[in-house]
Amino acid sequence: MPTPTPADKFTFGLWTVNYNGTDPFGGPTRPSMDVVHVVEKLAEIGAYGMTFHDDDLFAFGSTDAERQGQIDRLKGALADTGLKIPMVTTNLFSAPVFKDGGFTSNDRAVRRFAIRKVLRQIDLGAELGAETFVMWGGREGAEYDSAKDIRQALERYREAVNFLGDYVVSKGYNLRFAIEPKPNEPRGDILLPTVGHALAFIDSLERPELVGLNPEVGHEQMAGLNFAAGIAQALYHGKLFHIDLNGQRGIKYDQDLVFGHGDLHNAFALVDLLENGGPNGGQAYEGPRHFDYKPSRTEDESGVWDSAKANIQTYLLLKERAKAFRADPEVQAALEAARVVELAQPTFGEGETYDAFVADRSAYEDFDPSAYLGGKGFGFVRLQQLATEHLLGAR
Ligand code: GLT
Ligand code: MN
Ligand code: MN
Ligand code: MN
Repeated sequence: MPTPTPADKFTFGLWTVNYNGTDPFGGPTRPSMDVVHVVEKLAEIGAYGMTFHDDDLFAFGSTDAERQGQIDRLKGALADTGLKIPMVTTNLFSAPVFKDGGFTSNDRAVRRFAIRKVLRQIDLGAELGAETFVMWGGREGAEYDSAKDIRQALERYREAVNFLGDYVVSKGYNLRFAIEPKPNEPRGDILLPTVGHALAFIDSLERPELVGLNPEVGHEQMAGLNFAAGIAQALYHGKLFHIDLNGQRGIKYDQDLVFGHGDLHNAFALVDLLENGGPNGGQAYEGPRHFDYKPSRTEDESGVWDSAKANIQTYLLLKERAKAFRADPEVQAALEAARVVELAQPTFGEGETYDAFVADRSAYEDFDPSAYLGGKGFGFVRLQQLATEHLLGAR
C-alpha cells in the first residue's frame, strides 16, 4: 500500500472522524473523542491537516474562557504533531437559532448573529494560518415555496458574503472563501444547490476573486450530476479553491461514504483530473485533498481509523492507476483515435473572418454529413474499457 506524506496534503474535518453515529432515526453509537486525541491519530495516519467548525472545538454557547481553553489545547496538539489547519468553517446549522438558516433566515436578528459568529471564526482561522474559509449553507433554504422569497434570500446571502470579503481585506487576512453547494438535506431545497448555481452567484459578488468553490463529491451526485465534470468546470473558471472528497451511491440521502466507495469510475476520472489534468500533465489542483466523510455508525473506534486510512489509500491507489493510464502507449493511441486532442484545436483559423468562413466551401457545400452514417466511430467505449482495466490493476 502506498504511504501518504504531508506533501499529499490529506486533510480531515474534525466532525468527520468524530461523527458519533447520530442519524434521524437513532442516537450516538460511539462516544465523542477529544480533539487532542483526534489530532494525534490524524498525524499518525499521515494526514497533513485538520479542519473544523467553531462548534466542533468548543460547544455552542461556551464562555470565552471555555472557548480559549479548547483553542489552547488544539494549539498544543498542533505544535506537538506538526498538523496544520488549512481551512476552517462556521456551524450555522445545528443550533435551534439557525432553524431557518443563518445568512438568509427570515429573522433579521438571526442573520446579524450568524455574521458575528462567522467573524469570530474567521479571526480564529486567520490566527491558526487557515487560507480557506468554507461556507456550507445547509440550512439556507426552505421546504415550502411561499415561505422563502428566493430573490431576497440571495440578496441577503450576497450582502453577507460581500461584508465578509470587506472584513478579511480590511484585516489583511490571507483568507479566501469557498462556497459548498448541496441540493437538499437538511432543508428540502438549499440555496446554491450545485456548482453551476454557485458559480453564477459568485459572479454577482463585489469581490468575486475572493470567493470560489468547495464542491463535495456526494452533493453533486445527489443532484444526479457528474462530479468530475463539475470539477473540470470549476477549474476552467479558476474557482476550485477547496474540495470535499467522499463517496455516494446515487440519488438518495447524503451518505458521506469513504472516497471511492461510491462511483469508483468517476473517482478515478476525478483523481486523474486533479493529478494529471494540469498544464503539461501536472497537477490541476494543488490545495488540500480534504475528506468530508462519515465513518458508518456500525463501526467502533478502530473502524473509524480504518475508514480514515481507507480514504487516503483509495486516493493514493487511484493516483497510481491514473499515472499508469496516462503512461500507457495503448491509451495514448486510443485518445488519439478518439480525437480527444483535436478538441484543443480552435474551431476557427487564426484571424479567420466571417466572410472567409462563409467562403470556405469545405465547411458546408463540399462537406458530406451523410458520410457519418456508418462512418468511422470515435472508440470512446474502448477508451473507457482501457480506463477500467487500469482501474482494476489489470494493466
Ligand atoms: C456538514 C456538511 C458538510 C460540510 C461541512 C462544512 S459540515 O457535515 O454535511 O458537507 O462540508 O460546514
Ligand atoms: Mn455530504
Ligand atoms: Mn456531510
Ligand atoms: Mn462537505
